[in-house]
Amino acid sequence: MTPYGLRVEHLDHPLGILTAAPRLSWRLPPGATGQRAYRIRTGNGWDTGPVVGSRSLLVGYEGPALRSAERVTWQVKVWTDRGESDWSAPGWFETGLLHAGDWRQDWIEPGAPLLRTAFTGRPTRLYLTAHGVYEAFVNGERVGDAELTPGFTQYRSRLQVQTYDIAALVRPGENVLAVVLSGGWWCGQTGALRATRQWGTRVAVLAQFDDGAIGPWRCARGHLTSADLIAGQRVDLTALPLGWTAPGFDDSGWDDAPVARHGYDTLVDSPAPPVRRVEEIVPVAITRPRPGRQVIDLGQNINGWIRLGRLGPAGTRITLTHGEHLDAGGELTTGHLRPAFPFLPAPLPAGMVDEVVSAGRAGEAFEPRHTTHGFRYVQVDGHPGELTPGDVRGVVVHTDLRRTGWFSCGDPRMHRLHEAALWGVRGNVCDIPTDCPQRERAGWTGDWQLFVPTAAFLYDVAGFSTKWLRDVAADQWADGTVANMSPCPPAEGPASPAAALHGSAGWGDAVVIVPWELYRQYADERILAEMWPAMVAWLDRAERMARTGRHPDRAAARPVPAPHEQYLWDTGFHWGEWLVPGEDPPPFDAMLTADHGDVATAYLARSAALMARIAAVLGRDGDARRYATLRERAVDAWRREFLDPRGRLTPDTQANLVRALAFDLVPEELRPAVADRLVELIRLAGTHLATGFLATPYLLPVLADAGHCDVAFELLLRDTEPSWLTMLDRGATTMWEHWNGVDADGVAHHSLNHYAKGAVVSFLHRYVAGLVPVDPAYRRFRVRPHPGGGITWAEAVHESPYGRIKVRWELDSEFVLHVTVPPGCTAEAILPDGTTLSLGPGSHTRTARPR
Ligand code: RAM
Repeated sequence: MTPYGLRVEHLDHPLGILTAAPRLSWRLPPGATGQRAYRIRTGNGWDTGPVVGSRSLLVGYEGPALRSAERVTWQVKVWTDRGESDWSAPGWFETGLLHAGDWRQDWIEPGAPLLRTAFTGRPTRLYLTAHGVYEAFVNGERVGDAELTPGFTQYRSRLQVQTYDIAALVRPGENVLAVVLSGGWWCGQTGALRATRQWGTRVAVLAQFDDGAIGPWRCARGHLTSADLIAGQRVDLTALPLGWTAPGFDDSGWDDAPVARHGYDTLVDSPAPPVRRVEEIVPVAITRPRPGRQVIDLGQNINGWIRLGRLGPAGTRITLTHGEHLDAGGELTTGHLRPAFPFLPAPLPAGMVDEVVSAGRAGEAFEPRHTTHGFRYVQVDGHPGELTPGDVRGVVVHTDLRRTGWFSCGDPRMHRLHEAALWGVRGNVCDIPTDCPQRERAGWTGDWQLFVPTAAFLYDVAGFSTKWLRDVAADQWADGTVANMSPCPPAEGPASPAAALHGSAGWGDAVVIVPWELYRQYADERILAEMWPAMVAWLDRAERMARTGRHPDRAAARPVPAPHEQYLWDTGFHWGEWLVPGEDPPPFDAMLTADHGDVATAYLARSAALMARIAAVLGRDGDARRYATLRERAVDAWRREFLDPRGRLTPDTQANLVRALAFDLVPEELRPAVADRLVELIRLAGTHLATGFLATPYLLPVLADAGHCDVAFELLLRDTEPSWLTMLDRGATTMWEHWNGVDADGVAHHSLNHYAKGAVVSFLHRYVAGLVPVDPAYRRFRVRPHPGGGITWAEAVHESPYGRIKVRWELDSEFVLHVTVPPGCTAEAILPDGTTLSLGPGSHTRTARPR
């Protein structure tokens, strides 16, 4: 009976961390009710002695100052209602190279993608990073299992280093380190505009062992003809230098790889798990729409690539075009994925084309690892044989997040919806939260802001989001503007033609909302403190814009500004509700000048409210008061401008009504009227939603909270456009960007893998199953099932930081509820008949009369 599940920061494998005071977490022994005290001891001589308190998450290390490459083991014991535990099994963490001065090797900047060098000694650690994307081998064996390393960050100030344990790969005698290097995000196409050379014009690699010397590097062009994350990868296997990654290869014909001075000041660790090849999929069909062409159907829209095992005789040139949709003739269509901009003469190419030239060798396979694609279908041209599913695997590639949430229920359609939302996440966590995996693949702030509460139920996204928030902070402009996406390529930055499009309400608010969600889900206070200056700068900017500017239309209609306009944020560029069903985005000029004062002021109030709570957590009492006041003033401005005394809103739209309820913008007494009007508008639309990007995640929750759960279920189960089930009925395996992503005629529009609309599954977790976090990390949670929609049972399981929570209910002649509460936690369960129960750690079953 000892504490278990020891973790360091938010990592399962804390190798190479650069944090000076890593935080330690553990779980209480099974069966224990709560912790009264703990004691930590480390292998380097730190011993806390008994520390009274219940804290078992993210306890900061306060032992001797850490040295570079130091491995620290640690153990913990706890005192609970069961008395004093034994010491836990040891956990560990290991630091990387903490100081720029620890780096003794030079950067190598080759003119070709293949690099090799001999090394001596018996190193056990390899520290590695690159400008570009690297893949490394020691003595012919791949180093580690991370993909697309060193990952995507705001390289201007942050470049991740990976630390590898290579002890098992090194042998006596000659050893070889080999690297395949491609442009990646550093030199290749990136962002909405697909600009190239955003951080540099040349690839480079930096490698250092913990022990031993690295010889001169040699480089060659080899078989990697070209590689680009968006365009695709081309490989000519007839030019593969056989055995080049292993010792004994003769590289005398290769070129010397020059040294470069890039310095070490931007090198950082990653707080997130790496991208990996997480799963392989066997195709469900291979069709032949015309001679010489085959179309592979994975049956699932994924992020990643395929591995092709049969490449035909030497010299065969095979082209693989990836896409998400087939036309009526069974041919791949990618036109809907071509980015179009008013300032470009023509849409950009869809990309995602790989090519391989076979060398005709036995066992030869093609698997690109220097590109990714968002796809379900692959069009294969030029293959002389008839491919079978055995020749192909879909390789699912994404950040290897730890799964923490599951949902199931009696309605198979909800199961499919949940799967599609889950695959939407899996398709869009490729080191950064991408909006979509096929088109711009950018870390859009609005998308993650809306989805992070849902994501955090399904996966541990703490480290992943922390990594991204550091880029959001790095990308923030001096005036507080938060960039549309992070990492933001310079071609879309403050000095670019796209500059006018940054700083939108609902997008930039990610800088406040995401850290707050990480605090709520993981009890991580440090991320609040770390992001505090960025949040303050964002709110200062909004406040300043509200105070100093007026929208021209308002100024024309009301020449003398009303006092409340000081807090009405109606200037600057905003995306607004965005992608309302049936509405096309306005022309570019209109978009730039539109008045989105309703949305922006609502978000100003919302973020100010969160800031007040964040300030309180951080012990900044003065700031807490200041932001509470700001919130009140913004709410007041919003009411004076957009709410009439009867509770009518301007604009009288579903989205505005949803926001009013979700962000607590209307006085308590008007809430029922606002909710009734929302229902009325839904009915007027034939019981359909009319929300776009920002309001959709809140739609079903506000209906349920206002006593209209039946309407929420009707929308959830609606199967005519616009609705979630329409997507599934039209074949979606991931959520679409637009409600009509595939229209009634079967024509595709825009991205078919945009995770944001999948936030609806939070309704399944929090309302249908009824599991709601109350205190950080679910230390206190509520269980309040909402049976409805003909659903007869539901189950949600969440692996919270304190342990596994399980909620299950069944509805028959009786309502039966089962709840499992982890050690150290308490739950309040509210049964459908209104009975409220307080539940402590352990498993409980309660029965009630159905309502
Ligand atoms: C699109 C992106 C993203 C959205 C922005 C406003 O191009 O795909 O989802 O946040 O527009």
